[in-house]
Amino acid sequence: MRLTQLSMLLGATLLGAQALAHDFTAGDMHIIHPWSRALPPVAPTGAAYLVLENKGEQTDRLISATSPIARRVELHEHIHQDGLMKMQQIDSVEIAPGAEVEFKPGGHHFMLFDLQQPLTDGSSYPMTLNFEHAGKVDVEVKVTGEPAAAPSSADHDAHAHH
Ligand SMILES: [Cu+2]
Repeated sequence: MRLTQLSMLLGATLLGAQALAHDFTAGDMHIIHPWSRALPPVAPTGAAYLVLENKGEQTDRLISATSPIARRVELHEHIHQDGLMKMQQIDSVEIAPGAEVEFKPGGHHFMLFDLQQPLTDGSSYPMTLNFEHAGKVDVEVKVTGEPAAAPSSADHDAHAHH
């Protein structure tokens, strides 16, 4: 009886932590805290970040992503070239067994083109990730933070040169 109560309590605590952490699981793929930085309403492009954790025993690959709020979503990475930080599109992102791949500002990110709605602080939007093995996974991306000033945003600067 006591054990049952304890495990129920533990279960409730874990559920609470998960709700805070805002994560998603599909097969062996664990998707942690998808988020976007809030942008001024006029911003034509935005970026999304998250952490992918492969809990399985085979390599999986993120192939693409889509979102109803963007006409096109691309996978991007930042590279250093001739002393400059640039970003470029990549075909896929490999997640080795046991590995954790973090998408973050200045690193891998999802680029959302032709935003159909503004990324306002406190809002969220759906995005679908397409994995080679885990398949299609729907996640919710949370928008946080004050709008970044468009001209000083590294993402936007780099995109002006695309
Ligand atoms: Cu980009």
